Amino acid sequence: ALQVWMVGEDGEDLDNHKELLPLSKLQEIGVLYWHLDPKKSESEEELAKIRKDRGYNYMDYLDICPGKLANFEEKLKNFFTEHMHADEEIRYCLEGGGYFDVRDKDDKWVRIWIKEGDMIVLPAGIYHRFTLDAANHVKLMRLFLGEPVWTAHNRPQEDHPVRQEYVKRLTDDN
Ligand code: KMT
Ligand code: NI
Repeated sequence: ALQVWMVGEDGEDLDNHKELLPLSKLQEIGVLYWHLDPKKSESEEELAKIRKDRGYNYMDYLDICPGKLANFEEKLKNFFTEHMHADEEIRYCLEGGGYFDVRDKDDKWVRIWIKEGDMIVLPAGIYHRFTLDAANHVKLMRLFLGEPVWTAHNRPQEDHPVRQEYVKRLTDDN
């Protein structure tokens, strides 16, 4: 299963250890996740079902690793800058691993450790950031509903209608 714990502003473990949180922590803030068989990749039936159910017609791959990605350092810096999107961010980890940090209801960072076979959906409007784990490599499948838009809106975005809708949903669910 996914490992989830709190980290500090710089991504450091708090109190020098990680206390794992229940996955209901993710449900609370609208993050979805599945564990699939990465060896089957696209042919996987469960993946096909998720794509069909949620309308994820677009798909491509992203290899994040020092030698393979152009402007590696700059891209990593951007990934780790707190931002949101006007659409869901959908990622399926095929190799390696990484950390997605998402803000919880108290605006604290919750770290989600993604490894081979983990698929997550970050809701539109959630503040988040990404960094590699110690393996320093991740191969991700990126999915999208419709024509992909990867635009990152850096925090603050409190006037963005998608952000407002997300915040409203959080408070309504309470
Ligand atoms: C993004 O918007 O691409 C991110 O948040 C980074 C994670 S996927 C490399
Ligand atoms: Ni993002």
